[in-house]
Amino acid sequence: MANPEANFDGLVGPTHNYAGLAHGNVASQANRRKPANPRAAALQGLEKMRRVAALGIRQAILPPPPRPDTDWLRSLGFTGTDDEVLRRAGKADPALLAACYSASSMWTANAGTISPSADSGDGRAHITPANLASQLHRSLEAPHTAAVLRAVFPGELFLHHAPVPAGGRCGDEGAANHIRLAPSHAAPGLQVFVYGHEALGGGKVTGVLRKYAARQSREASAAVARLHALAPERLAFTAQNPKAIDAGVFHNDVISVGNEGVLFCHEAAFRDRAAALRELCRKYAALGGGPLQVIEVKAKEVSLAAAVSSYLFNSQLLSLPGGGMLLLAAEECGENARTRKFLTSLPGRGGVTAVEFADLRQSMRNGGGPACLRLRAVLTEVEWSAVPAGVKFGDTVYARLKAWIEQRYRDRLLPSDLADPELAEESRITTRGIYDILGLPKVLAG
Ligand code: SUG
Repeated sequence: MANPEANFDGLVGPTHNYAGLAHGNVASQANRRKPANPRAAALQGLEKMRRVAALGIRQAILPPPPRPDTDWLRSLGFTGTDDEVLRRAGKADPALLAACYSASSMWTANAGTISPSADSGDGRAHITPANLASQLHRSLEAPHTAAVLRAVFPGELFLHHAPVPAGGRCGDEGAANHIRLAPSHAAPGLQVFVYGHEALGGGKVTGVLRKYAARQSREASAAVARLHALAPERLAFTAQNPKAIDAGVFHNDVISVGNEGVLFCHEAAFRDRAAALRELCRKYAALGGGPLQVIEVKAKEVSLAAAVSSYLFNSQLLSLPGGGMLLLAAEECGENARTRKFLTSLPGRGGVTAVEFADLRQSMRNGGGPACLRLRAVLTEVEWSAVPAGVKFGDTVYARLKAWIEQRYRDRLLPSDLADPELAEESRITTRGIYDILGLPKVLAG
């Protein structure tokens, strides 16, 4: 049987820029106000999709939302024509203008959480869009993402839930804090929800955070697990290590990744490390497919700082159709002496058979690596057939998107350019063209 896992990558939108909006995200802060190249960003992402598809792995594309989001600015009290609304918002606070122009939906690991039908009590695939409440610019994404997910996963086979209510710091950042481990993708799996803080109990955190706030709440993770009708014995809630969050691990997928029976993580990933790994190994073994293979990297091999700057653990770990697993890492991992050395020794360990690198520099400068750019969905043949053909990656869609990006995307964008009144119309036209190429309803393109 073909690998039932599909990767849904976010196509980078035409307004990709470095506005330094993401708190706790070291790269986003460090590259603030530097020039971005939206054209290169979109082409780099597209190239990654092409490589994954060429491996014989199901690949699909999620479109960027229409930007700027002037409705959002209007809800904040800005009035007038679109031009006036944008100008007034920029004058009141450039961060508001940057937020309404943000292309952050490209990191579809944060679009939502998808539980395969094999895991859910009612035999349906469950989908919950993330509320992304912890960052203002990302909180705009949820309504549009929910509509796109409904269009991409239509019909009775899929059960769509509303984003979890976000009040009281109940942030949910989707699959970036969710690991599914299973003897094979198609078999029932263990779903691991990794959280950064507990919203109840007076906003109590899971450990002492000195620098940054955690984004994922235990309460939101628990709500998603309940909504998805997951069996308690195939469920784990694991706390992130506050030290890692303070070092820039704003999502768990910056410090660990799982695929089928393999967990690849840094020793600093989880609070209560030993107990957490014991629980995962025990619950995984109960699935009956043998022991969990844990590839745990020690700080003396790769420091926490090197893990964060290289995004080693944000690699995609992909089951190859002919057997074995490929670790698709960001090129930065090949440039850091420690991570390069570690990766040379990786093939042959825990089922990982090959390592390759992808150039995703434009996204990486905003803190998004290979795994951030994709939302995983394990789908049966029938479920995959229900996904509209237009969003499935293939030679034609690749060629059409590439040509459109080359024709329409700017090769230089600064946060100060967001004040350019022409950018809004330019971005809308470009985005409508993308929906047209993907065959998605025009109404979603704004
Ligand atoms: O939420 N960066 C994103 C990066 C998300 C990466 N996703 C995963 N780890 N799954 C974030 O921090 C930067 C936007 C800016 O600064 O303009 C940003 O939103």
